[in-house]
Parts: sequence; structure tokens; C-alpha cells
Amino acid sequence: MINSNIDEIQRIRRILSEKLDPGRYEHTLGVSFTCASLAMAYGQDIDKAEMAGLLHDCAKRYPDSVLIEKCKKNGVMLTEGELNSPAVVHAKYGRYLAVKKYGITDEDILNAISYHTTGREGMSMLEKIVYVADYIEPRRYKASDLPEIRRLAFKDLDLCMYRILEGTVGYLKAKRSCIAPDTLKARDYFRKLLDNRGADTLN
Ligand code: DGI
Ligand code: FE
Ligand code: FE
Repeated sequence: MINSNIDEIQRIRRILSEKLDPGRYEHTLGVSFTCASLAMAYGQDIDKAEMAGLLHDCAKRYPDSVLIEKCKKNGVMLTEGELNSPAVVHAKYGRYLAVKKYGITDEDILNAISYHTTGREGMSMLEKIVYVADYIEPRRYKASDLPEIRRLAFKDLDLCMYRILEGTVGYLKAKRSCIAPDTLKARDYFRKLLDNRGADTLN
């Protein structure tokens, strides 16, 4: 049987291919397919994962300052912590665009978009899948530990979340960037979860 969501996914893909620059669109497709793969590995809804991945960076075509203005204009609330970490604002405006422009109503998909940059405490499977896929998709090359993180993604999603969050916090500290409260809370949440599980989080 053909995937019943295919029309919708193709429609949104066409719009995004016009709106996003080619590199960002390529990343978007990589995240979308990686989300689908992770959904297969963890027995989650493949269509939803593909859709969330497709839309996660739909707002990433404006500079952060413009995004903050757009949030203000459209009543998208930003916390003080988010305003101090402008890199996270595209996720909040992305959620707004997903509703207003792409007609998404599924709360889990919307949360996956909204928290794809910071993570948060008590993340759903879909939220974790999008967060991890954003980091490991095939075109990503930044982090030196990517091969290991990629393997971990398909073996132990919570440990993978913790490793990415811990790396991001370290990276932001080294850059002396402001760290959004959700990022820190997410890191602590997964740390606790793993401590309770008795997992070896250090390597
Ligand atoms: O949009 P992408 O580039 O695909 O990926 P992303 O949405 O995860 O954004 C990554 C950037 O966001 C990266 O430069 C690190 C930054 N970031 C993540 N969490 C925080 C953050 N920046 C600040 N200032 N504070 C955070 O908590
Ligand atoms: Fe992003
Ligand atoms: Fe992304």
C-alpha cells in the first residue's frame, strides 16, 4: 500500500524546496529520512516522524533578529532565556509556521519542531527522534564524535540524547554563549534518567 500521507509530504517538500536555500533543504530531507529510519528502529509512526523532520527547520530562512520581530508580531511568546539564546528562536517560530502555513495540528509534531534545538524534560519519542536526527543526518559533519553518536542513535536513544546535550552544553560554554534553560534542564533530565538506569554515561 502506498503511504497515505505521500501527497501532503510531497506538497510540503515542494514549498520548502522553494523557500529554503539548497543546503538547508538538503539538510531538511536528510533529517526527514533519518527521522523515518529512527521511527522504524523504535516502532514509532513513520509518517509523523518524516513530517516532523521535514518541517523542523521551516523557519530557518530568516536572520535571528527578524525571527524575534516576527514572533512579537504574531504573538509567539518567547521567554527571557530564549531571547538570550537567539539560535533557538527558529524552533519556536517554526512551530507557529507549521500551524499557520502548513496546516499541522498534531501536537506531538508541533512539540517536536518547537523543542528540536534545545530538547526539554520528559521528551516524547517523536521529540527525541527529531532532536537526534537533526544531529546525525548524513550531511552533518561538524562533531568529531559523529560516527559513535550515529551508532548510539539506533542502539540507545536516551543515552544518545544525553551525549548530544552534554556535547552541546560544553560547546556553548566554550563559546561563552548563553544556554537556554530548556537545554540545561534537558541535559539534567537525561543524566538523571541514565543514573537511575545505571547506564555508563561517560563513554
Ligand atoms: O537548525 P540546525 O542548524 O539544523 O540545528 P539546531 O536547531 O539544533 O541549531 C543548532 C545551533 O543552536 C547550534 O549552533 C547550537 C545552538 N544552540 C542549541 N542550544 C542552544 C543553542 N544556542 C544557544 N545560545 N543556547 C542554547 O541553549
Ligand atoms: Fe534547527
Ligand atoms: Fe536542523
